[in-house]
Amino acid sequence: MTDFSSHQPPAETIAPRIAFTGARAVGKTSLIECIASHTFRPWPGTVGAKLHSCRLRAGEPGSRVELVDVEGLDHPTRLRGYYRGFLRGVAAYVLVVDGTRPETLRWALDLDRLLHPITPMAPTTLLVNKCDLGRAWRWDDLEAKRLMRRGLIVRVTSAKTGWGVDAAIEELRASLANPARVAS
Ligand SMILES: Nc1nc2c(ncn2[C@@H]2O[C@H](COP(=O)(O)OP(=O)(O)OP(=O)(O)O)[C@@H](O)[C@H]2O)c(=O)[nH]1
Ligand SMILES: [Mg+2]
Repeated sequence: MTDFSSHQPPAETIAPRIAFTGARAVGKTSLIECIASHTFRPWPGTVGAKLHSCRLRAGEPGSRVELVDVEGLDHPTRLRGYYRGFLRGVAAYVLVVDGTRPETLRWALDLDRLLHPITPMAPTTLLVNKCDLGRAWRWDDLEAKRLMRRGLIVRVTSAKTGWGVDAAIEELRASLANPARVAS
């Protein structure tokens, strides 16, 4: 009898794809560059989407992920068709909010409502980014508790200092082993 066990693709080739979404200028590209290369510098606004393949530093040594950097949009009517294209094959997604601009949370939640039915089993983490901007910080912890009761994982990050970034992405990657999400 043929032994197919030797035909399994090496775990190395199965890199989960994680999409970063959110309003314009919340820090999606900066977070991805922080994860992929630990650098922080000004990036041009993203046009369309860009795929980054990288190894994570936290968690299982050398685990690989593909990070999809999606252009922030500010026109909801374009969203559905736009994101459908980019989210094909996505295993998990990140909703990014700018903690100095609370209005970007509404945008992230609109996206979540749109994306959740398309990828119902995809674990989701909401990152409240730019926590290094202490005096401009406007994030309300009560809001985080409310969102977490709805089943969203909420983590505070800074793409500039790296605070919370590696841990949040490793937590999301690890949750792919157990993707059931609490209904929102
Ligand atoms: N202080 C601080 N600035 C940040 C942080 N993350 C991003 N920025 C700045 O915020 C601005 C937007 O960052 P981007 O990473 O380009 O944001 P984006 O969400 O990819 O933007 P689009 O591609 O236009 O949708 C830039 O000026 C970044 O330098 C952060 O954690 N702290
Ligand atoms: Mg960008």
